Amino acid sequence: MKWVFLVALSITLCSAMPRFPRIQYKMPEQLPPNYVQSWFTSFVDHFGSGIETFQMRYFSKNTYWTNNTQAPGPIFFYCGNEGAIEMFIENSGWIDQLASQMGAAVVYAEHRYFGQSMPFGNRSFTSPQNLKYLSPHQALGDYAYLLQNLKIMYYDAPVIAWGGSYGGMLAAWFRMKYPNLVVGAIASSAPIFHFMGSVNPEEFNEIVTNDYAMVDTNCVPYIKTAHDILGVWTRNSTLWWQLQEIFNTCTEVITYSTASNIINWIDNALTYMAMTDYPYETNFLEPMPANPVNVACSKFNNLADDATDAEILAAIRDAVNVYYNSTGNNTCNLVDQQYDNGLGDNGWDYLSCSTLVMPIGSDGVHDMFLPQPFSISAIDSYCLQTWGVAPVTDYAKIFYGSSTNPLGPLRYASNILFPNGSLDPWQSGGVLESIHANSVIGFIMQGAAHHLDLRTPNPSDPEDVVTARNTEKQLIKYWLATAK
Ligand SMILES: *[C@@H]1O[C@H](CO)[C@@H](O)[C@H](O)[C@H]1NC(C)=O
Ligand SMILES: *[C@@H]1O[C@H](CO)[C@@H](O)[C@H](O)[C@H]1NC(C)=O
Ligand SMILES: *[C@@H]1O[C@H](CO)[C@@H](O)[C@H](O)[C@H]1NC(C)=O
Ligand SMILES: *[C@@H]1O[C@H](CO)[C@@H](O)[C@H](O)[C@H]1NC(C)=O
Ligand SMILES: *[C@@H]1O[C@H](CO)[C@@H](O)[C@H](O)[C@H]1NC(C)=O
Ligand SMILES: CC(=O)N[C@H]1CO[C@H](CO)[C@@H](O)[C@@H]1O
Repeated sequence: MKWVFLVALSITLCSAMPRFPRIQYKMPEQLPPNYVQSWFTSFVDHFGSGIETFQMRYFSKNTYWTNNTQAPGPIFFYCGNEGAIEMFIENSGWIDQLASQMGAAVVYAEHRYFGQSMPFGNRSFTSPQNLKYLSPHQALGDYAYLLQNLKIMYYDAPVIAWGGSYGGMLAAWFRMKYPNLVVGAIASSAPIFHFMGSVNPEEFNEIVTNDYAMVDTNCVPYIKTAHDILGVWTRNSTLWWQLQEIFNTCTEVITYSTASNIINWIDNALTYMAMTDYPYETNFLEPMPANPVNVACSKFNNLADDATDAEILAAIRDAVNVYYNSTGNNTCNLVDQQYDNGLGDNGWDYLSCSTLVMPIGSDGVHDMFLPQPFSISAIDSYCLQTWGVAPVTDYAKIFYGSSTNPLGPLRYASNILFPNGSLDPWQSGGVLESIHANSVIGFIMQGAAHHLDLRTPNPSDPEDVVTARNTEKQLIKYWLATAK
């Protein structure tokens, strides 16, 4: 009996908060023109004596490239992150534009175990034995071998690494570990310090909360009240039928698990809207209006001072439906199925259980969520049950440098730019200050969400994002000039 209780408790803790919220892109129907798909034979294990290989996928575009043996144009190399690589090509239009201005070749490499780059085909996820080659250092090994090979065709052209989010972490780490191959890196919204010992796990949710607080002073108090009500209602089974009615759930609310999933479903949407609070309409897994956080907060405007609990819950339902149901097509709410969809969820789950444990929690005081402290033991038991692995919490610190003195390790780095969005919760683990002028530079883009700078320039972009893109261009020119 006691054992059953413990298991139930740990599952609740783990599923209650997305452990590493990320943008869930959807597969584009069509790529921007002239991206050609190719395959590269890479080693499954770059650090052992094995000779086993697999086919990794990449896309390249040569139409802008200055094809000159003496002064070849640079290579813009995007370090693929957690998903099929087409999704990042589609959502990084700025890289393509800048390549056209600078005569650069563009290469997008797909991260192993994502998209079609599967080291063991459809058996890649079937055993811990096959999964153990899924790690940032093995992925960087793929990128290094691929680049070494491509450089022959491009007359040893200088390389700029690019990436957003986890891709930005890879771009920064790629420059740190392989300065022989990479001249500089643009690491956009890259939370390279979001690890145990160097981040306050609650800061992420404080930033999410601030994004809502900035819109309207009533917004956060209502969201907080809605959480308090839900905290009570989900634990009182006589109220579940009412939850089912208000939230129009696809499954009946007859278990505590479904009832509490309503809270997860809400928090998931609140977090993603903050991360992708872009100033124009977007279309990731679901289409969203411009400035979704503002639209969500507006749903509380019509509440009377004496609004009932049920009315407040209906308002928060409408607020999160800005994320889930902006088409208006949903007939019911899939509160039990928030994490399926998105290609590559398995690979991401494994990474966040092994080398990339990024702590996130909430205290319910400085943020608008229910208190849910980060718990490494809950993660441990989830990861052991799900993947048969124990998290390596010191990985980033040991491999790349990530410490309580976060600026420490970067003293030894050079030529990395870290743009951060002021609205992006991931700035909690980002590099927000410059370490050396023109060399290791961090800054905040006011009014920008998660790696907005990488997206195709848009007339609604905040001024800081326009400035950031200019800085990227000038720095790349400077790095290329000084690399000669
Ligand atoms: C560069 O030009 C040479 C000679 O015209 C051609 O053979 C080669 O394919 C070109 N390379 C690329 C990457 O376009
Ligand atoms: C993997 O693919 C092969 C060949 O297409 C198929 O025969 C096999 O059943 C698949 N295995 C799994 C575990 O899906
Ligand atoms: C559960 O809710 C019902 C209906 O509002 C209420 O009468 C009852 O006291 C609540 N039970 C608990 C344990 O709070
Ligand atoms: C989705 O939006 C439409 C239009 O506003 C609404 O009629 C429908 O009830 C919503 N679906 C759910 C599940 O809330
Ligand atoms: C949603 O409904 C609109 C028309 O109301 C339709 O054009 C669109 O294809 C629908 N979207 C989905 C994802 O079903
Ligand atoms: C160089 C720079 O822009 N630094 C800013 C980075 O972001 C922090 C937090 O918003 C600011 O305090 C810094 O001034």
